[in-house]
Amino acid sequence: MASAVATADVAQAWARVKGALGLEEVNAGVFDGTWASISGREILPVHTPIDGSHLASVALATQDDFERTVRAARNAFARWQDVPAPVRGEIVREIGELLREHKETLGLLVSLEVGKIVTEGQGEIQEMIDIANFAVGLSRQLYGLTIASERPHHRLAEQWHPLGLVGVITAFNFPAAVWSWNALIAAVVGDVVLWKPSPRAPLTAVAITRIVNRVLERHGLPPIFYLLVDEGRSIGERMSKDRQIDLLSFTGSIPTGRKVAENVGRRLGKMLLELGGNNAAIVTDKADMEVALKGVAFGALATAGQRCTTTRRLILHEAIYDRFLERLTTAYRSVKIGNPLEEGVLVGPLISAQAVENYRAAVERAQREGGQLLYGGQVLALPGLENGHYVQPTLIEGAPEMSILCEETFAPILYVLKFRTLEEAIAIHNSVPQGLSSAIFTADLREAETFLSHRGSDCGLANVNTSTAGAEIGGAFGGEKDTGGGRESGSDAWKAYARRQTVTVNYGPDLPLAQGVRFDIG
Ligand code: UN1
Repeated sequence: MASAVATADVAQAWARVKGALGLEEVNAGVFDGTWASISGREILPVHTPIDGSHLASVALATQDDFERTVRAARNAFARWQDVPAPVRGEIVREIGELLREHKETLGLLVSLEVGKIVTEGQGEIQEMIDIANFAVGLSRQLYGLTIASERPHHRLAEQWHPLGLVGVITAFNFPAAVWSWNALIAAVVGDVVLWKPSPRAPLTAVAITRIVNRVLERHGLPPIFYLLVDEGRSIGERMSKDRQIDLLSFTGSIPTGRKVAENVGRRLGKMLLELGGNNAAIVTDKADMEVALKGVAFGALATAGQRCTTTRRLILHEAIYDRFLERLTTAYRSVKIGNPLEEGVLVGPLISAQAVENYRAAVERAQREGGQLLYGGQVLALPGLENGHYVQPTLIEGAPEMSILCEETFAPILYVLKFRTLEEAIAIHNSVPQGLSSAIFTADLREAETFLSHRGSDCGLANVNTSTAGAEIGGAFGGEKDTGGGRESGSDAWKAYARRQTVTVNYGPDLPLAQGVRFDIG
């Protein structure tokens, strides 16, 4: 799937990306229909977590930009909602094609900006292409129901209208895909989108915003994808408080999500929250060991443990406990950590020095709470990459009562727990506040189905014999409890971006009332 990248040299890779995507030394981070001038603006320098080198800078948005951009977006909505949905789908189809054309360089930009290994950076753009394909099909399938009316000569139906302006706040870890889950679905539904990306990945946002709006321009339509890059919280906060944002889709931490929810809730607005995960994999004594090993390793190590879907807890049956851990430790030992552009590397850097500090603090606290360090635990200074943010993937033997097990640390730390009965495993599994993804590895039908039953996993995503991470776009993505309850991406998640209207039509000569109510006048 991933095309080979010619060079693992950061400067060379950046030169290639910069040229191919038309990025500059300083890029405007405000798109209100046109790209705002950079002069007089605060500048955000972007450093790659690979070796700390400076890639480029982005000129930041201010509060003043907000009103103007929202006004432009709402004007665009006035036109876009009139474009028939299948025609909107055609536009999204062309967007998908453009993304395909730029897949390699966009994917490489993701790798440079957030430190993903090449295949994962490429995979992220593939995820955008996949959701574009899904959205194209959806543009002809925005179905409403027809409902049997209790009254003669009446038609009862349900239809879905465009919602308006969708605000999308994304995190650094999926700086491209998560925007597209929201934006491309919203687009076929008839909405326009205002994006506030993570300040850790603004170049990806700038490059994507340029590419996707090109298609609208080609069709003589106003842009529908708007962008405001800021460093702190002010634009995001504004989005959460402003009634002009008809839906706010927020991906990020639980504490920030809580604030967003308070602000949106106060104005009785719509929101879609995709907050932290604290995902566990249960491996039973009936599991196919090879499949389980691969699934756990991918879940715990992919994106250096910085996915919402990362496996953070491993719940092992006592009969296979030692054997599985031995194999897993051997696998951990062989995993290549380093420059994510280099072939064969599986674990790249963490996003920032702060993330390394959080890792260090978590390893320390876990041990203070009684956890046994089984493998890793060290911050790494790799030759030539001393200014990057590398850590050793870590295995810590834990006990269910450790309070750190209830928290999500965005780092490759896997806590290992032992169980005897499946009931006990499921209780441990469900004992955390978050509820995003989950997995069981077993070849036993009863165990698998119990895990999937209402008494099993309490998460939004439940997997059998595959990793907690790496969901396909076709399903609805999101989680329960403190994860926030939102659903994005596939299935019928599109309904969150639409306004539902229940329609009653009386085509008869009388006015029969529902529930048999009589109201005779004259
Ligand atoms: C996220 O971490 O916010 O399921 C999204 C996965 C990816 C998406 C993760 N497809 O791991």
